[in-house]
Amino acid sequence: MTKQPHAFDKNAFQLSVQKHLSATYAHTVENADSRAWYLAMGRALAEITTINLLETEADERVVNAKSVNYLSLEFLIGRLTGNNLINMGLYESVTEAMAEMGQNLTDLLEEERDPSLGNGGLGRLAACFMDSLAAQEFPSVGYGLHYEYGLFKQSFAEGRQQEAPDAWRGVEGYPWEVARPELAQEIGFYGHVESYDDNGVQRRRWVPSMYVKAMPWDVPVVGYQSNTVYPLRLWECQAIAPFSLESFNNGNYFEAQHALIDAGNITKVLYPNDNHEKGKTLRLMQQFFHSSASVRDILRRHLDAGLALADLSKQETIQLNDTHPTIAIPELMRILMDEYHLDWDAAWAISSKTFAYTNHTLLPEALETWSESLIQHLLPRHMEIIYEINHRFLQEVRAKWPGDVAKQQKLSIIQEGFNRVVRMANLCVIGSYAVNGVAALHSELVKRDLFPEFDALYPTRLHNVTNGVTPRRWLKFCNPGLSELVSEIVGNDWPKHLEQLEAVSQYAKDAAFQKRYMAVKRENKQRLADWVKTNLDIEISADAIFDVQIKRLHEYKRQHLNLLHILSLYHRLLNEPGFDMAPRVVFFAAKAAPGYHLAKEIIFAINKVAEKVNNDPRIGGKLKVVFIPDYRVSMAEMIIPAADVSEQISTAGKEASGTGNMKMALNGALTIGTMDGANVEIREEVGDDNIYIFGLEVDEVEALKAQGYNPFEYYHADPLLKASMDLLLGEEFTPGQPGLLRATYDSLLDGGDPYLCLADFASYVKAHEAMDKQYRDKAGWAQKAILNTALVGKFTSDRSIRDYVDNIWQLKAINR
Ligand code: 26Q
Repeated sequence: MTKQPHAFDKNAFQLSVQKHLSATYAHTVENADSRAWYLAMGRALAEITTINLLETEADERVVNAKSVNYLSLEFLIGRLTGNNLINMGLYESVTEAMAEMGQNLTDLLEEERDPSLGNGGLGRLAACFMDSLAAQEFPSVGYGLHYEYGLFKQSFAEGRQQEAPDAWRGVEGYPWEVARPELAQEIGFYGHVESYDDNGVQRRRWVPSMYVKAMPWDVPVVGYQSNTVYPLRLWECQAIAPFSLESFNNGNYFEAQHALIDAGNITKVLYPNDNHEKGKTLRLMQQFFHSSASVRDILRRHLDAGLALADLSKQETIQLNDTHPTIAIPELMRILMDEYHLDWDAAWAISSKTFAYTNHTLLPEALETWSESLIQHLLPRHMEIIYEINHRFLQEVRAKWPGDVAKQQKLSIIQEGFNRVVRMANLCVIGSYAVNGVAALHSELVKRDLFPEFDALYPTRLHNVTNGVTPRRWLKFCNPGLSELVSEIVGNDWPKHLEQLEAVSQYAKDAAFQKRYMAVKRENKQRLADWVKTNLDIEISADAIFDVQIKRLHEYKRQHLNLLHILSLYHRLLNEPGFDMAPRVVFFAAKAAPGYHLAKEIIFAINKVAEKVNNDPRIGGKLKVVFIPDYRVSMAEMIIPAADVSEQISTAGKEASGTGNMKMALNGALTIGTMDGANVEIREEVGDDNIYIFGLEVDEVEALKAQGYNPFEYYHADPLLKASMDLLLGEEFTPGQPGLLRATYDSLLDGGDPYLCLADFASYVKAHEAMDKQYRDKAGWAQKAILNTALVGKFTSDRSIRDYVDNIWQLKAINR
């Protein structure tokens, strides 16, 4: 059942736009540029969503229902205007309203800067989940940070990545957000803990030496075709004046140092690391600032609703997006005990039924730890509470495995040694009522390899919730051509019921439908080709295979395996008489963490190879390589609908899920991928004939590593591999400067090739040959592409959210 979209008064809306144009942004209709029009339109629309936000917030049914609080240091929301227009059901009406004022909506939407408040998959997942919570009207609040600068902007200088700050709000501010100063919180840091006597009861209290203000900004999360709007609440750090005056006046120089830290620093910038932890004080301050403000806001809502603290877990659940907000667990314990005077058992009974934790990685280097001394210094009372949680937990461990010291050492929250550290994942598992991985395979590995003892201790705690993506942004909004085509067949409800796409499979062999489907794909490819010509001055043909790998740059994702394949094609085109291939454009888009040296070298190598290949007359334009700079959500929205081939080639066991794989399959790309993450489930859905699986599986990877992997063996045994790699050694791609691309080459040989690129190379090349052959059979290819769109309904984030609701959160939808 589709609900009435918002009652829309075009006249009133146009007047509101004009009012904002002049009164808010100081432009006249005559002199306003596109940016001013976009801002004014954004403000006019945000008026509507802000009213709906307040109405939802005040709705008794929502107030009295259980809510999920999604705590995440990242929400990679992307541009909001187009997406919100879709969800509000106003896309056509506003197109018309703006056209009457001489404005083209599509052009105005291009004025919006992406709010890039996340690194990659984990942050984007949080944004898709907020969309699906609102679409299905499950009461929810997203809690994040209001970074002044989002993920850095990327450009290339002579092929090398350059970073620049991303001032996403511009000088005028972001039209979609609204400050909620009445909900501000004060957050403490540093200081000491003292004991005191409270009418015969001994209590502890934390006396921080520095306070900052947490100012919330609400971004509206608009439910699809409903008036429900939930907040994405982003905390901004501001100074409180006078600032730690006491310690300053006391002449306590050391304490006053802290006061000298500009409070604004805490939320100044998003940490650009992805799947890698790097424990800096400021990052821990961000985490605590976020956790404390969010927990306090949750308690405020709970108590304002007139409910008892003891009932917190009946009313609120707190989902931790990876370990980044773990400190919320001891913070809730501290508030319950030190501020509300509950005893340990009462506080733990509440806390341990309130938190749930999602694990997004098995990579050892990504598992968060913090030095005990840092936590002790910054958050002394929290360190005490962590010790007490650990003490009680280790009693359980001893009861379960008497005398097994190794078990205690392995499971302890504290890792002993010269530099003692706190293991955040252990704290999360112990302090949560549910823990989940993000794809079936990943969740199995969480159980088998990461937390087997926890699974034995708490046999019902570990779950799987396979990730998903919102079909509103990732099909309806970004691919209007395909959306219209599928609507013709299945009607208009598929954005809310993605499983309905399955009916499209009946048309997979229908020649007329194949033609129309591939015509949409071609239009999307042409749009991307035009963008590439205009912005990068590279000529590409929309008839070529568009082979796409778009994701953060990381060795485990193996962009360098893709590069080896490109080198092998180049080598064969030049040296193998009779070698033929369908014309192909390989697209990359990827940011490297600024401190990740090898990742940056791989970007450099790809750019240098691209430069040569794209301009080599000998290969007759058969092969092009395009590295699209500054990958971000809005760029994904253009690339994904144009993809023929989706590269999902991580070493088996390393990619927890992937979500780009789902987006591209939904938009009709065929996956070439390993048996990793959600690829496994995509294969189950689309069938073996409609996906290209290659490479070692998890057990084979482990066996090979155990037996002692030697990349040189593969290098010397496979002439094509050797020839491809050797191209990196000379000056083929760096004229006059031989050896400039050595870093990538060396990592694969002397470096030991930790992610087994060489072991999977031959099988990868074979899979690509099969795809290439298939692409020349136009009808066969179209059939497979159509089946991909039709059969991936499972991967709507609406289903992921229902899994969380049914198996973990236990919420009820409030249909307003
Ligand atoms: C940690 C410490 C200090 C600074 C930064 C970080 C940090 C930040 C981001 C660590 C990890 C991340 C992001 C991880 C991530 O995006 N993981 C991806 O999550 C997706 C959603 O579940 C999965 O689909 C991907 O497989 C997984 O890699």
